[in-house]
Amino acid sequence: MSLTIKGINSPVQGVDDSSLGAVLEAIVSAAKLISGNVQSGMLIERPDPDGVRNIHGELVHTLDTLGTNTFVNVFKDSQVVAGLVCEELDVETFFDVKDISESYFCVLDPIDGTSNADIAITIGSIFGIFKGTNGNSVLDARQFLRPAKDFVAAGYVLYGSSTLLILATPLRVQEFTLDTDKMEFVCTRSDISIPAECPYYSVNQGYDDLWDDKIKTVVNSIKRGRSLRYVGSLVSDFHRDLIRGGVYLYPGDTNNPEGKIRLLYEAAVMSYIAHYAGGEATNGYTSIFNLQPKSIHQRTPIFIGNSNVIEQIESILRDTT
Ligand code: P6P
Repeated sequence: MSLTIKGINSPVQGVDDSSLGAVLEAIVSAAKLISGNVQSGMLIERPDPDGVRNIHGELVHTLDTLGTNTFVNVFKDSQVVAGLVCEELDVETFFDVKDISESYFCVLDPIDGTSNADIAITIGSIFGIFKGTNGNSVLDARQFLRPAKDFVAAGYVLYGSSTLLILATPLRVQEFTLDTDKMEFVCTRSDISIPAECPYYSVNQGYDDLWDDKIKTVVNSIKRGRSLRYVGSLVSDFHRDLIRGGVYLYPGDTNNPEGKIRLLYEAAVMSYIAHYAGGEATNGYTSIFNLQPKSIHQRTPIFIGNSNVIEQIESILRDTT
């Protein structure tokens, strides 16, 4: 079970559907274009404090717009992506396809961590891919309101000291690194599992006075014997956890009871990757992998990474004593 994907130098394991291959080729194409834009940094990034804000009230950076437009164009041209939910687009977007029954519906954070874009800190693109219309002939949000376990593939692109594509399917989680001389991705980790060790934890300690007592207990418990790493972009912190072991926490707090991380195109994608890499993701009480979304931009608390630590966290949060 493997397929040659244009832009990747060897057949990709775990993919055998040529129409899914067309979606992945679109993502690879977008990743290469965005990687070039990211490397330009402040040469193109013009943060404007009084600029446009998205539905979440977050400032829309140049790279957010470039990233969104790049993915919209490659998905539209693919003729197999019928719909897109994107962090930077208020509502669902639909495209003409050859055969709606053989089409795909994607969820996307085009640039995660944009506030790092003009200070040369690693950012990324996060994507999840559903197949088919979910039994609904009317194109609306229902094609997207599906749990992570329904993805046929999901992953992220990391724009850092190197450009990486992480691709998860039920068969395995793979890493591809962009060879910038040949402008093609090369498989650099063929079957990723989160290590048993958990040397790191990631959380914004600046919010600790907004956390309830149980969250404070969780953080004080899991920090023991671990190093704090917090980059300010989920894709960066999660990638370190995927490769080195670790946990990333973004709990709810008194200002944002549901936290900040969006379920559909951030937490669900990472939970899918974690699941197939032997890790876990929870909202504190239930697996995010099985969580049914209610709206396309809904947020969720997230605790993700090494399974044994996630189980420890859930145990603390469930303790009623
Ligand atoms: P805070 C980026 O905006 C993001 O969604 C994640 O990538 C990142 O981990 C988090 O928000 C940072 O949020 O509130 O700690 O600045």
